[in-house]
Amino acid sequence: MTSRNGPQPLGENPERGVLVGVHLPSSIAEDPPLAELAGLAEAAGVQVVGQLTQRRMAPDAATYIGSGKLEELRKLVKSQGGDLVIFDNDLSPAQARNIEKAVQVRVLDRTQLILDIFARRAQTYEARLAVELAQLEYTLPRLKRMWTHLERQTKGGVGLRGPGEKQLEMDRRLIARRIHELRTELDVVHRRRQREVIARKEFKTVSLVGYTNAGKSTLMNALTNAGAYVEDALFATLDTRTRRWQLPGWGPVLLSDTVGFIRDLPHHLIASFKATLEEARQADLLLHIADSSNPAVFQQISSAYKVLEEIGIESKDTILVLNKIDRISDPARLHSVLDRYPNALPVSARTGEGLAHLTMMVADLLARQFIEVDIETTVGNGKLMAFVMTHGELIHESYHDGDRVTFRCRLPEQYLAKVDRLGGLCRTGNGQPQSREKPLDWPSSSASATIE
Ligand SMILES: Nc1nc2c(ncn2[C@@H]2O[C@H](COP(=O)(O)OP(=O)(O)OP(=O)(O)O)[C@@H](O)[C@H]2O)c(=O)[nH]1
Ligand SMILES: [Mg+2]
Repeated sequence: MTSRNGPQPLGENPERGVLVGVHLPSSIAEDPPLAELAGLAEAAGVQVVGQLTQRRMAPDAATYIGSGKLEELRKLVKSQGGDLVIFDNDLSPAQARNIEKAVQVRVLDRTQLILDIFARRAQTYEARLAVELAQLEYTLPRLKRMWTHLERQTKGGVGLRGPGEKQLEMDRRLIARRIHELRTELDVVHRRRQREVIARKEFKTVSLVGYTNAGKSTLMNALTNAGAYVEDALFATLDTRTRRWQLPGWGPVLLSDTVGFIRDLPHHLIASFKATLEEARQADLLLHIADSSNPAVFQQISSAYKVLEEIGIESKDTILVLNKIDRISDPARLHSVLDRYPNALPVSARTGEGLAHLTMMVADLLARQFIEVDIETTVGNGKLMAFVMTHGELIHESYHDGDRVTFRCRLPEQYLAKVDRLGGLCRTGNGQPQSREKPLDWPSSSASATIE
């Protein structure tokens, strides 16, 4: 396990960044202001040399901040020797261009910063593909802006159909082609991933999800000795890892750790990381990990729920896990979170407090979901068969008495009535969940390809 506390050391000559945040009526208050953007800047290797905030009812159409603030920013950049300005808000291409003109250094917005961090940290083939796709999709509509700049700097006024325009068109086509290639390749990766995940369906799967830096990888290590990469930095993990987790009194289940979420996670990124998030999508149970010691914990929890909603898995069975309770010195703080989320479970992945309780809760919830049943029906009852395959897991089938078949399967209890309606006769035995009676074997080699 790699563990490092405290901020990541910056390189030899880090770029010097000035942060800007505009607080709109819809914005969430942050205390201290711009703390998360500073963390993101640090993760991108930028040294923060100044900060500026402004309250506005609405962004200025041309420059996002007002003209007085823009002048203040220009002076701050100059006095601090800033190399770039980073906005906490997303800028339109025109706004970025106008601000750049005024401050005379590069201007990045929050999305670009996040894309940059992902690009730095992507290590596997899949993560690299996903990041490149997200970057190109972000760049394509902004190409004009880059060319307009270049023309002005190098050539002065170029005619309407001059070389810049032709080059721009060529670049656009090249980028569009590359986007197409990447999408196709990612689609292949996604389908392969889906097959792998489905092949492991005989195991219950539990996925760790939640805000970046909440402690997902640390918890994975604490529960499974996984040796996952842990760092006190935003977006330490970009890839999915799946490990065997021996649940006491239950048997083995699969536990996955994956990329962390952040508020306003760029849409391109969510779409590109679809394959990586497949494990969470297919999971039987989600463990939503939150850093209860973070002053922004409420905002982080709701941001994570929002991302889950965006990827369409918000209605899965979920345990909200309040991690890092060892860092909370004032019990009232934890109580205020528990008041809002009474079913949440306080734990510390670092000290192990609460983990036995968590394990019990997971086993309990999994047990409640499925029961093993024998369903007897006629051989030609394709509708019922399809229903079982969609909602449950077929264990085996046996044919008897001419046109009768019995299939043994695991099915959520609430579907038994539907089985009856589809012409199936259910026998539930002792009603105990099958996995409790007989722990399953470890997956076959084809299914264990991505399990470490
Ligand atoms: N005090 C304390 N620190 C913790 C605990 N759990 C995790 N941490 C620390 O929090 C930081 C982030 O932990 P990670 O496990 O990398 O967090 P993550 O959710 O996997 O983060 P990403 O991969 O970036 O999304 C590390 O410095 C951990 O050592 C805990 O229970 N208590
Ligand atoms: Mg992690």
